[in-house]
Amino acid sequence: MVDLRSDTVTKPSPDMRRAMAEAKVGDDVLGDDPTTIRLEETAAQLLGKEAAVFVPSGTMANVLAIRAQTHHGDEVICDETAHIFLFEVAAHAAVSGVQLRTLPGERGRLSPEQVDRAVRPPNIHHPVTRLIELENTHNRGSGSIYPVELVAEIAAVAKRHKASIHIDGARLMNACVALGVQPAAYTRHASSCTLCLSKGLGAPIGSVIGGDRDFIDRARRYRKMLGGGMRQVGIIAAAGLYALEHNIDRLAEDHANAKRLAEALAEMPGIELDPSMIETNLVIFDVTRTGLSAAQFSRAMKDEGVLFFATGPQSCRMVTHLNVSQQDIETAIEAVARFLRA
Ligand code: TLP
Repeated sequence: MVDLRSDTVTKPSPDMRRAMAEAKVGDDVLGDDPTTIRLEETAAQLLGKEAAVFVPSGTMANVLAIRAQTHHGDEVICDETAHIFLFEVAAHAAVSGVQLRTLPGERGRLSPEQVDRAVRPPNIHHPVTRLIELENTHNRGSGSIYPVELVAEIAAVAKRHKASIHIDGARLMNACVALGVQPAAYTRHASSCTLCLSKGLGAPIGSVIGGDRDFIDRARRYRKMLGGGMRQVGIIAAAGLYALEHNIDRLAEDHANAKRLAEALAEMPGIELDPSMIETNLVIFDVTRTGLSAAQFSRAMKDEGVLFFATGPQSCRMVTHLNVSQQDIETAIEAVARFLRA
């Protein structure tokens, strides 16, 4: 099976497992797990922030970041296909009591003008627009990257309206590797930023949130409140440290594989896809002209040894990652071509 369902399916390598087995541990709720402390310091430095906190998942990272920066009744602006809106079980309404205001971005990317128009002017009838959420790279935008300058412009609009920027950086390092920039190029414009260790970076579990120390202290309290305080979690933090030390630069291989995959798919009858749009490791394409629904197409391809998800009635997503080799990509391409020919 070539597993292109998600970069969340990556498995820890033998070396990563060794690092986990040998990790020094303490009680992280009591603040003395040395490996977690090292991971948080390393992540804070990478993100160019004062502090960071390790959390179990990307979803919890977004939940805590929003909880720790908003009041009940506030509004948070995001793209209409943002992960926080589509796939986080309405956590931000349930946990933070905020209203998400969704805007139609361009492949997930908002424009400064859109944000400017959407922020609520002070009025007794209005919620306070507290946060602008930017997802970088953008999942439903097929891994689209926010240009650094665009983030700077949106941040300038936000600042004018006394709002802050939160970056869902589940795949931030994909953007940074693709553009050849450091995370701080983005995070200097944001009061908070998440980073997933368990997607392209290949750790089995975990995300981090970066921000200033007061914010991180508040996020840590909310993590405890929601049951996310973990004890000898150094065995997991060790995998995250290993991921940050070894698996960032190699994301370029995933991007090259995604490009090759997209170029080959675009040539196939019935598949619609513009390969020049593929900037990182997510390849979303339309299957309408195959005469099959996306669900039928992905089910049929499972029997041919290629796993991927339908992301809509007519669209499918294939994701490249560190457990998919160049050869696997060729195998997947051949299998899809064979199936469509038949
Ligand atoms: N995305 C997963 C699914 O939930 C859809 C995937 O397969 O792509 N932010 C972004 C942009 C994400 O894509 C995801 C996961 C998350 C946050 C949540 O991360 P986890 O799964 O660790 O809670």
